[in-house]
This record gives sequence, structure tokens and C-alpha cells, in this order.
Amino acid sequence: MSKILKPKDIPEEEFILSGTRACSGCGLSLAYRFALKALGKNTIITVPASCSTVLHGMYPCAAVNLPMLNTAFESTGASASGIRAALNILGKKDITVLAWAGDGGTTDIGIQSLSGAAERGTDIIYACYDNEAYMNTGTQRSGSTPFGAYTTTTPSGKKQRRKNMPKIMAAHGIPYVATANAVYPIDLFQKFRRAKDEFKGDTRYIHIFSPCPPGWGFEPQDLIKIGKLGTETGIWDLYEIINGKFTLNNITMKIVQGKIKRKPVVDYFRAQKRFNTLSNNAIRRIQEEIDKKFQEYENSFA
Ligand SMILES: Cc1ncc(C[n+]2csc(CCOP(=O)(O)OP(=O)(O)O)c2C)c(N)n1
Ligand code: SF4
Ligand SMILES: [Mg+2]
Repeated sequence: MSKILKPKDIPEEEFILSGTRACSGCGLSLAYRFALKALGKNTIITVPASCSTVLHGMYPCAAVNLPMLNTAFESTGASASGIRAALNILGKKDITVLAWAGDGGTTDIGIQSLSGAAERGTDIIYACYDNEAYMNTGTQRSGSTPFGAYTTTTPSGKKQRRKNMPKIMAAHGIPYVATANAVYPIDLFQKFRRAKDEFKGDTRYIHIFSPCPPGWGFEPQDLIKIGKLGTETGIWDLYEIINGKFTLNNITMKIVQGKIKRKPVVDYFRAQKRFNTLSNNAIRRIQEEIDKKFQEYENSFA
């Protein structure tokens, strides 16, 4: 990534007002705050049914100080495409259209309209904040719930692997795909800025790791600790895919370069109640997979 920003480079202007209805310690709220700071006031947002609609509050009030359209669960890509088309007819090409959706709304029910928008190269930024389940409706499994996680529909732990949604989006040939982590807000800010300024005119996709205290089973004050463990253990990697070229960033790159020591995955799993049924054997197997992935990274980047 180009120049690394410092906290003083982040604008003070806020687009989320105080008093949202999100839970304490919500990763989604933190990510949203910094994404909107990066995009600025010339932005229209569209959001499907999700915790984000809860965060926004009930009509006629809204916790977000920008134009925002609620849309049906499956329709975020289509809704963003429609807003873009209307703005283009009005000659307002400088306005950014942000689609902001959860993992259920993105990897499951909304994947068709997102895929269509990306195939058309629609000029939007689509962000999936991934709390790894259907949280708004009480923690049901999604296509992005990781192996072994408890949800109300996987009471003994999910038996399947998650979808790799960023790679699915990269396969559409769009120019900018990135991952981010809510607890690294400067990295996240920089990726939204980059998407806005450097790749305008095409579909851009950012997938954000967004820890959720009630859904994952940790205390709200541990948001930053849990979020960091996700990346420090190699479970959630930070990368960009720019015009098809894959690059690691930030903590993940530092681990690969040997500047930071990678932590064992057991630290991440044992800090969350949702993994209570994950056996030690399963954790060992996941550790081996992560080690293998990092060996491949080292072969390419170290
Ligand atoms: C067609 C349809 N099916 C089901 C629902 C109920 N519903 C509303 S939000 C939601 C879960 C959303 O999960 P996700 O997209 O991951 O966002 P999160 O709540 O986790 O932020 C569901 C199932 C709906 N609104 N519309
Ligand atoms: S359930 Fe999780 S994602 Fe939803 S508002 Fe609460 S902390 Fe945030
Ligand atoms: Mg979710």
C-alpha cells in the first residue's frame, strides 16, 4: 500500500451520530465509522436488513448523517446499481455509492445481485462487514460462519468451511478487492480511500472482519483484543487484490516478513464461547492449515 497514514490524517468529521442502537463493543460500528470518514459527505449508502438497520434506528430518526436507503435483504447490489444509474442520469458522477451489507446479505441471499453488479462493472463500493452469522435475527449460521462455530442453527459447531467471498469477488475481474479488520481502523480507512480515489468508475469490494460480542461470546471490552487475535493468529489476513495482483498488508505482511511473531490459533478460539465445542484435535488441524498457508506466503513475499 502507498504511504501509511497516521491518526492525525483521519478527518475529525463524524457521519455516525451519538446514540446508535448497536450493542456495546460492536465491531461493525467501529468499521462503519471509519469507512464513512474515508468516503466523506458526497456519499449515498444503501443497506439491507441487518444489524446496520438496527444501528441506524427507526424512522423518522437515523443515526447516520448521510443519505441512506434501506433495501430488501437480497437486493443490495441491485439497489446500489439503481442509485448509480439515477446519479449518472443526473450528471452526479462524483457521488460515491456505498453498498454496506452483512455476511448473510452478501455471501448468501445477496450474492446474485452483487455478482451482477460486479459483472457489469457498476461504479459502486460494496462493503461486507462480516460478523460471521445472521446476528440481527439472533445468530443463525451464514455461508461465512467459520468451521466449528456455535450458532443457533449449528448447536454443535458448524460442520462446513466458510466461503471465501473476497476471492469470489476477485474472480469477477474487478480492479480492487481488499480485506480489512474493524480493529485496525487506519488500515480500513486507507482501503476505503483507495477504493474511492484510485478505482472510481468500476466495482470495488472490501470485506471487513467485524467481531460481535453477543454472537461470538466475549465481553464488549475485549473487542480490540479479539479483533487483533484474528489477524495475529493468521485466521483473518489483511490483503489487497489490485487488478488481479495479490499483496499482503499491515500486520499480516509483518508476520510474513518476521517482524511480528504469529500467535497460536488456540488463543483466538479459546477466547470465544462460540468455539466451546471445537475439539483440541480440530484446533491442531486448523493450526496446520494456517502454518501451511503462511509457508506459501513466505515463499511468495518474504
Ligand atoms: C428475504 C428475507 N429473509 C429473511 C429476512 C430476515 N432477516 C433480516 S436481517 C437477517 C440477518 C442478516 O444477517 P447479516 O446479513 O449477516 O447481517 P447482520 O444481522 O449479521 O448484521 C435476516 C435473516 C429478511 N429481512 N428478508
Ligand atoms: S449483534 Fe453484534 S453486530 Fe449486531 S449490533 Fe450487536 S455487536 Fe454489533
Ligand atoms: Mg452477519
